[in-house]
Amino acid sequence: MTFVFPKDFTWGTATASYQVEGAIHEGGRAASIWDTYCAVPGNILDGSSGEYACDQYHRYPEDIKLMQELGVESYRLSVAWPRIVAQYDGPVNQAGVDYYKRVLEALREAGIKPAVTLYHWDLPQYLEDRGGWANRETALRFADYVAVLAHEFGDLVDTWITLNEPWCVAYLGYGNGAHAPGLHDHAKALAAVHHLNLAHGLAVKAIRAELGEQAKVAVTLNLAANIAETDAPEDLAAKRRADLIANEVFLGPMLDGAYDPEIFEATKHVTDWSFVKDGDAEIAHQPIDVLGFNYYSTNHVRGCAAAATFEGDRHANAMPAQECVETLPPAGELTAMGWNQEPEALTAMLLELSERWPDLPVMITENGSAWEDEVSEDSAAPGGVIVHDPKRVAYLNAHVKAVAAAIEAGANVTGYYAWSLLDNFEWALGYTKRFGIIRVDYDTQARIWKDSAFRFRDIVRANAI
Ligand code: GBH
Repeated sequence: MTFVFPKDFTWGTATASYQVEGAIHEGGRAASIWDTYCAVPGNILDGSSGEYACDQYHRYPEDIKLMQELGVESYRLSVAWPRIVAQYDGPVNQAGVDYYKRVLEALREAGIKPAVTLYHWDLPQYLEDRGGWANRETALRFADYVAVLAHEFGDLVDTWITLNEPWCVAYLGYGNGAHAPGLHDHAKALAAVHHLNLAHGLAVKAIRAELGEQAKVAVTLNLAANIAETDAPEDLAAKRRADLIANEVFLGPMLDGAYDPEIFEATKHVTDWSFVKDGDAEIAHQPIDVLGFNYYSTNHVRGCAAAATFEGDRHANAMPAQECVETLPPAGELTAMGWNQEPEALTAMLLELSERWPDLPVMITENGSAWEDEVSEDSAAPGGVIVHDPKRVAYLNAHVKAVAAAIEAGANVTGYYAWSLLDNFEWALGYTKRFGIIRVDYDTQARIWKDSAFRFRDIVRANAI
């Protein structure tokens, strides 16, 4: 059975500045926390960094051509804050503004709508030096930076996405140190949570102040798909606790205007939340047009009665107040990230979101998978190789079908962005994991279509699965 997507459904591909741009010393860019973090031996699995990445800084015309060939209607890219404001309290860096203007204009010429993420983790190091997201000032500086973008790029951007995955920013950056800036401090992680909520609200206000109500504004969350392993009360309580600290800490302030009081109770041994000031709730709670949702996998959880966490627990120590949340080892065929595949959970979550906020459309701003691709030499092929990636094709099919099932059952889903257009710098895992539908040869920077790119092109062309 073929499912045809709504006429105005948006198909796109996604990337992020630090993961693809390279050129970290060009255009007057300041250092970001990821430059600093990558320089510490042991932080990145292969000792690499985003110094060269996919060189999209120079190769964006070629990458835009690839997107035209794929037939996608939108490109989700991010702006590197350290390119735009290169000094603390300093002036706007014109070279940085000019660079993104060129990219956005090239996208317009190609007929591809930019969905621009304003923060995808590359905080200027000079702000981390003042406390980073644990310091309220970072939210205020974010608003200043966003005002510059709204002013400069107002007529070039289709969708403004304030933040990418504040969960990762707060809990991996400040909780377990798996991401930059590499801190292990749950109190700071919760302060970061709050300041990110504030930054989101301030950014929406800055965009509206410049562009008014017609600007299309979103935020992207990696809502955790926590599944209670049984209906036993302690397992349901574990799911509730994981949902609260992973998801509700953002959904509450951003979409409902308040933190669930249970959050304060659950974390009172960690912090007194005195960083929440009068008026913050109103600031964080700004009307938005779309909710961005990044979905990859699920977490099966059990309560305290169960045994200790398995080795390599993905959540170990990232979030506070998880003492009675045991994450079970992932089951079934795992991706190269060690993540399980459970597309039905995507359908279920989309339906839940639409039930809870019926007037808020949801866009899948990232979905994809990493695998060992099958590369064989073929001198006649472009790039000299042929790449087969049957598992990525299967994952793509299954998850696009899951989105279709949600729409069919009444969910309000308006777009799907494949993560990623290209293989790229996979954060702490460096270049060891490939998520691209297009392969990057990091020696030559050749772009080579994988089977999944052809498959995605067919889905996009048909607007159907
Ligand atoms: C996204 O993060 C990012 O937005 C993107 O930049 C990245 O390249 C892509 O996904 C692929 O990883 O193991 O402790 O992180 C996804 C982040 C992945 C966060 C699953 C939660 C489980 C817990 N999410 N993860 S942990």
